[in-house]
Amino acid sequence: RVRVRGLSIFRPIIYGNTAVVLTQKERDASLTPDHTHRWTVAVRSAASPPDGDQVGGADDLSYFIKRVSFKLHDTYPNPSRNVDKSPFELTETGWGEFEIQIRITFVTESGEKAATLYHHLKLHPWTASGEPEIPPLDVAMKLGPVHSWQYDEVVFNDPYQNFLNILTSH
Ligand code: SLL
Repeated sequence: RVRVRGLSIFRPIIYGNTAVVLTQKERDASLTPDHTHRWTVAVRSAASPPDGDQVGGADDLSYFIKRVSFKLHDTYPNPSRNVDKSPFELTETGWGEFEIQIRITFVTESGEKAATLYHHLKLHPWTASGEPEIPPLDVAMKLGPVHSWQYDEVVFNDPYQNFLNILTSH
């Protein structure tokens, strides 16, 4: 277990969510008819191509990430959701925005502590005025999917030599 002292290496990621309004048909067929949106929260590679391969491709972060835990609002059953393989994403339905805690556990070889990020789940489109008003669902549906993503860099300082090898061979 040899550390490479003085070296920093980072991996660029994006994290956030997309959301769409459910159709009336989908809501009628649902066990939770009060839910208005379907959303996906994810941690992805910032180096991924738009339609990148999810498994084994540029967006597969499993060479350095072992688990991503998404901690949802307490109104959800089993609010702590673990994703143990790529793609590190979770799809749910709901009616409200809330803060999602995203806990990233790295592969054992890294010797790194878990990292925690926070993302405000965004369901409602931004308005031109910047006012936090929520448009009616039929208006929101016409506006199309909502996207809210942030760029970040996971930095590893003084990485173990074998972990550095893993990082640089991908
Ligand atoms: C709000 N502070 O009041 C937020 C809470 C909670 C969202 C939003 C589904 C829950 C369920 C859901 O969308 N919860 O299915 O019970 O806006």
